[in-house]
Amino acid sequence: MGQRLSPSEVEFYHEHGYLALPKAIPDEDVEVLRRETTEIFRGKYAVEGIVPLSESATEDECLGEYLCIHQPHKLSAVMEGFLAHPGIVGALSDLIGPNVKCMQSMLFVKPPGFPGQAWHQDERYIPTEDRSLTGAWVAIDDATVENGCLWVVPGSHRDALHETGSQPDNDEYDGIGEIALDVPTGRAIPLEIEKGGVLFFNGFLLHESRRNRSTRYRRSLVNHYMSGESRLSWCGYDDFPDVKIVLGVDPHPERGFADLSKPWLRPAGAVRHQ
Ligand SMILES: O=C(O)CCC(=O)C(=O)O
Repeated sequence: MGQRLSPSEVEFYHEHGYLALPKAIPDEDVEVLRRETTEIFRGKYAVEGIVPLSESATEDECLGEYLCIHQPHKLSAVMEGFLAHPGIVGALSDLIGPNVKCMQSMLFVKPPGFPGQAWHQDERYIPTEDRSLTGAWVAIDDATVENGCLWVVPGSHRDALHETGSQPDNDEYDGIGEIALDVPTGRAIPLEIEKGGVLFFNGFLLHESRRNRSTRYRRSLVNHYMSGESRLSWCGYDDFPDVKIVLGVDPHPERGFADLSKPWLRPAGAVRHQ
């Protein structure tokens, strides 16, 4: 089942809404993730918007134009395998319960100069019936303030959903979509983490990321999970049927499965090279 959490780690998560597990993913597995990321953006799989490049193209040539691809596990057996990585699912069993399903993966490249994501709560966009939504953010590179790590407001997972508005004119974000309002930004902290570390965060936790102002990538794989028992009203479905059980069993096989999600590129917004 993988690495389990101590009672004090579980307590920390419930108190603050997040938990950092350094070195949860062994170096060799991070290397596999890094190489497959390059292959995805080299065009190994057909994805609208990815321009295929030859095998001789460098990592920079493959990655430099892309912010993020959603649902890479639908393309790549490597990414699908990472949904149930032992460094992730052991912790999920302690945070969510014995039956866990995944509905979304996102693979960020975030090259130098690329913008971050404005303050939000994931449950606003991926609403679970039992409030069990949990993100697992896997650092493929060291994530720092300089290259645009995640920021959170500790304890904000106890808030209700915040109202949202259009993004302000702000140099940090992609300018696309909404921002959560009334965020107590004075309480925000950066979650710097070395490659191979995993950040778990509650679906109600306020979080953002800022522009990558370094000369390095900020690659990360972010998977979103919830309890197998709960319904998910998402994408127009009363109970979204394109989920993968990553731990335990499917308590509701009668609800069925449908292959619906297609990988798509997240628009980069305004890129500003220094
Ligand atoms: O990694 C990022 O920059 C943003 C990730 C995020 O907002 C999320 O996983 O919900």
